[in-house]
Amino acid sequence: MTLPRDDRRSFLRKAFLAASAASVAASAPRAFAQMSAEGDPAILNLPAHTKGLGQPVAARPYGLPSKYEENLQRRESPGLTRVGAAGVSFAPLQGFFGIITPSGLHFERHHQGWWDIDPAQHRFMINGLVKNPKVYTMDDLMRMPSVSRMHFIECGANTGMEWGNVAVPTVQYTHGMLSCCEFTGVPLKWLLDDCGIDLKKAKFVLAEGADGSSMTRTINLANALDDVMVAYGMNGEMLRPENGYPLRLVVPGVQGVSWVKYLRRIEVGDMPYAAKDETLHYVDLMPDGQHRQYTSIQELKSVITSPSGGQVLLDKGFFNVTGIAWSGRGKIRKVDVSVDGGKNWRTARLETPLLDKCLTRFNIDWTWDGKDAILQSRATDSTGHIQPSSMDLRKVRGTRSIYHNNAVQSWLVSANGEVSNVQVA
Ligand SMILES: Nc1nc2c(c(=O)[nH]1)N[C@H]1C(S)=C(S)[C@@H](COP(=O)(O)O)O[C@H]1N2
Ligand SMILES: [Mo]
Repeated sequence: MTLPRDDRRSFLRKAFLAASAASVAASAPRAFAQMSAEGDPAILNLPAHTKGLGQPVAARPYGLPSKYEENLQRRESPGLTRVGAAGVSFAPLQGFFGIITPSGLHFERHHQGWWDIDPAQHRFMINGLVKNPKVYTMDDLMRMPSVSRMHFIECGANTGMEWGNVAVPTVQYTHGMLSCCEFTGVPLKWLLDDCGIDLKKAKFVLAEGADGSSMTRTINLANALDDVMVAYGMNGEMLRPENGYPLRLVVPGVQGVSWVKYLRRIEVGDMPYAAKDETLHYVDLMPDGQHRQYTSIQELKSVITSPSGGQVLLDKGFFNVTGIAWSGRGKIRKVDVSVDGGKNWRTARLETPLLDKCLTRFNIDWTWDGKDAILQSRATDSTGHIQPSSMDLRKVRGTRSIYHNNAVQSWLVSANGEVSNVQVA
């Protein structure tokens, strides 16, 4: 919790003082508030906003967060160098509630910078193994039947620094190439049907973006005919330019790189395309020196977002431990939480909705005794997979990968209250 240091949470700190002052049995109801009316000017005196006139409507035709929240921003990692317009900004997971990422705080990954493309000039083409290759305008796409679905998007390189045991300081930098939104668009299957896809020959599709990054990715036909979506909407409005306005591919459960932005073409083919971003990059170097290719699914993963690295607990006592879990293979079934580095586990409360290939929020009570503690979460998904420890993952994958690190994350709470990123044996 960025934490009780900001005003928003100071009520919690007072609650901790109350809890430690009163000698109550462990089973007694917890006292979350301790201030009485006497002596607190913040409740006794009427503030200016109770006595004056507020702002008129439409002072801001497009709403903005409170000025008191301006510290919550996407940030570039100090450890990563920006190359030209290519770069990454990480989402501030530590400050989010629930599962939906606010559009303005969605992480960004641009291989060659972002563009604000005129939708009237944008075209989307389907060609290859189809009877009728077609070019669609945005108007064509937006008058078609549409669907809206909530899904996470995670860059395959998310948590990549942990392979080398580089303990980046905060959850924003360890896990912040992750976002979750409601997307609206046309299922790719309906468009492929519209063009008369040759289902006897077709085995893969290639998705191509309109920016200068030559972003092309091979997608399995099984995915393409299942839940892949050609999307123009995100969280109830048009996509943001940084996230592919006016059109992007949504490939649920698959790593972010396949979610081609500024989508301009789908080619239907009969073999994988071996594009640069699936031969040079986005391959996993295994301990025996071979590369794994086309490892596109984002496997089961979870992380505690509060308390998390860089935060400070000001007092012992009660804390709500909260985090998120997700799986590219389906739904989250269970999340267990340990506060002793994995010796003992308790099952956390999962918040609804529990959706396919979507973030799930979990919460669990914790009373901190003021001693060193190691906080971990470990998810199980609907296929029965259990999230691996970092040591177990290394046994199979070695340490030379960049992508697809889905290991259990450990946060050390030191006796002074500081929370830091550690790896446990
Ligand atoms: N056209 C295009 N599509 C792209 C990229 C890009 O650079 N250009 N980056 C990819 C990568 S590596 C990721 S992780 C996601 C990031 O999506 P976001 O910027 O909306 O978070 O977009 C993917 N699609
Ligand atoms: Mo990515």
